[in-house]
Amino acid sequence: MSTMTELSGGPELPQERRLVTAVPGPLSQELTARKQATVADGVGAVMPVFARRAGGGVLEDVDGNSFIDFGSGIAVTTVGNSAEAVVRRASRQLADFTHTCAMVTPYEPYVEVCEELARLTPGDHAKKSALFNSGAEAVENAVKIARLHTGRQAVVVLDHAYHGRTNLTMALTSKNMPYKQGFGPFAPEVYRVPVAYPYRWLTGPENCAEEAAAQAIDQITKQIGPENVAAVLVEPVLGEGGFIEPAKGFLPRLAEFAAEHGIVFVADEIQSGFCRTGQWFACEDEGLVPDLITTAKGIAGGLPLSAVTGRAEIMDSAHSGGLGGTYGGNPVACAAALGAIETMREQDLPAKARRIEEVMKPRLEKLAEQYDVVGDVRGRGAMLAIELVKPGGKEPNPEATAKLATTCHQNGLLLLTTGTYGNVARFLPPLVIGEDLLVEGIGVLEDALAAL
Ligand code: PLZ
Repeated sequence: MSTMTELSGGPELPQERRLVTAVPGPLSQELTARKQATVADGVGAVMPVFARRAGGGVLEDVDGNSFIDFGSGIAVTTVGNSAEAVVRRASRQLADFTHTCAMVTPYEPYVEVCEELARLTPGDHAKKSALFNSGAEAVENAVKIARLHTGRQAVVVLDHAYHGRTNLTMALTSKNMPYKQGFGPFAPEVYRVPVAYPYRWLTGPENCAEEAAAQAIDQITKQIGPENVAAVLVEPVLGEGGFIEPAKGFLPRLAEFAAEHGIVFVADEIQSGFCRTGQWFACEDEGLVPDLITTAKGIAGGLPLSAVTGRAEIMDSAHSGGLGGTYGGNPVACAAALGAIETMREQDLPAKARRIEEVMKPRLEKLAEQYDVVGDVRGRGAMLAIELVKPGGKEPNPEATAKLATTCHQNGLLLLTTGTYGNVARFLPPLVIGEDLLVEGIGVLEDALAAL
């Protein structure tokens, strides 16, 4: 214990699964009681253990338990917690200055992040960016910019979409409970169209892309009028909706329709971006070049930063002073982002994500063969999932999914669930996770599934 307490987090943390108490342990339980007394009930906890340190592929709790991390704080610590370059750059920035407000006195790290975004995002057209704090804020701003650029109001979103918890992004989000229930009224001029969800497409997966695109386009044409649409907003792989990979061809068809009608095509890569799916951005899989792209989460190794990046002429539609916020592009968060991007490049994290898929997906597919409860296996890179159903059909099985997650937690694996029906177990390990630990984590999952 003594060497353990001397260590801080980051990649030097012992890379092992270790259970020394029940989960949650006594210290976590004590903290949970304090949390219940002063933290609003609306702020839930997936796994009620309190974090003490984290790094590489593990998260250690206050009781000394060490969990294999298959969540990355919801797809954020792609480079691992307290990654060396993130700590080095952010610490230096912390000592130099913490805040000036980019709208008052600009600073170089902000510009450097925008330069990196221009280089890294799809397309070789002239690009500009604006920086914000959260994913929801980036999405809000993408909509503001698209509306200014087009002079139109309507925004088209997909079934099963998730875009945030602010008023506009709640409206853009598909699922009611827990995100929207009782929080209305919601922002107007938001229209939802079908998404090509192969596993649940009624006529089967074969014509799913074509049929879904035709329905979406028909609805836009008949119900809104394309001349009224400012933006079509999509997640290239839908995150909170259940790690749905739209059938190939669906997104390119929508993008083409948008281009034909002067509609801004926006890709929300907040969860799927920054190496997660095995490419820098999930859009690249089908050669999509969005007009605007929103990023957050993985961009800054755990510090709050988000961005809207896109065609310079669209980004420049906003008048000077029209975009901003007190903290947007905070210098420490920008320095952290530069450290995260440095790590992604130097350690070739897109390749690491592809390797995670190579190791993990065959094991998941085997589980689908073995157990009726596993209805579908999907995802790319280190954004993988299984969808759980009632044996013999496709009825969603959220009870089994919740039980699976709890069993994993009790056995030292931090596992997250997702999905409109709450029946998807998702796997989002940090891309720097060691292969031994990854394989051990899959073992815990296999045992938990066997125990169901
Ligand atoms: N767009 C695609 O995945 C955040 C939400 C967790 P913020 N997803 C995790 C929760 O329950 O609140 C997300 C996303 C996509 C936007 C967002 C919103 O990003 O940084 O949480 O605002």
